[in-house]
Amino acid sequence: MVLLQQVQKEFRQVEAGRSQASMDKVLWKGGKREGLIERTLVFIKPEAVIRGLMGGIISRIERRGLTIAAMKLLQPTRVQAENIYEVHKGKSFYESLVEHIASGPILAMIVEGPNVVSFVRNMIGSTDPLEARPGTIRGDFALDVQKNIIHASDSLENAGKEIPIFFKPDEILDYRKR
Ligand code: RTP
Ligand code: MG
Repeated sequence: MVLLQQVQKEFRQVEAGRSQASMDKVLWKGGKREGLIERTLVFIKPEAVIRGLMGGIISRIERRGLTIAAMKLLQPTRVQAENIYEVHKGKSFYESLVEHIASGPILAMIVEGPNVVSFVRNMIGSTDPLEARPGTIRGDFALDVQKNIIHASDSLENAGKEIPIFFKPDEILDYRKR
C-alpha cells in the first residue's frame, strides 16, 4: 500500500513536470508503473508525398512496433514551417527550407513508444543522405540534403514543442498495439 502511494506520488510528479510538453504518459499494468511512453513528431516531407513514398514509410514505422497516435495530411502554412524549423533561423538554408516545407503536402504523425525519439532518429538516418546508411529511410530514398524525405524531432523537449504545431490534444488517440 505504501509502495502504491509512493508510485502514485511519483506519477503525479512526472505528470506535473512534463505536462507542458504533453508528450509522455505513464503506462500502468496491474497497479504498477511499467514505464514512460514517449511521443515524437514525424512528418513525411513534400517531395516524398509527391513521389508516393508515404505507404512504404508508414509501413516501416508500423513494422518496427511503434504506435501511430495521430496522423494528418496537410499543406503547412509558412508560420507552421517557420515554427518547426525555428532553431535554424539565421542559417544559410533556413529560408529555402521553410519555403520548401510550406510548398506542398506533408504527412504529419505523432509516433509513440519507449525511447521513440532515439528509435525514429536511428530509423531515418543522417541528415545528409550521402552519409545516411542503407536501411535507413534517408539512406534508401534520398539524394538531396534539403529534400531528405522525413523529419523527426531530435529530443523529447523539441517533440513537446513541435507536436502542438500540427495537433490539438483531442486529435491524439490513446490505444495500445497488440
Ligand atoms: P529534420 O529536422 O528535418 O528532422 O532534419 P535533421 O534533424 O536531420 O537536420 P537539421 O539539422 O535539423 O536540419 C533540418 C533540415 O534542414 C535541411 N538542411 N539543409 N546544408 C543544408 O543545405 C541543409 N542542412 C539541413 C534538411 O532538410 C534538414 O532535414
Ligand atoms: Mg532537426
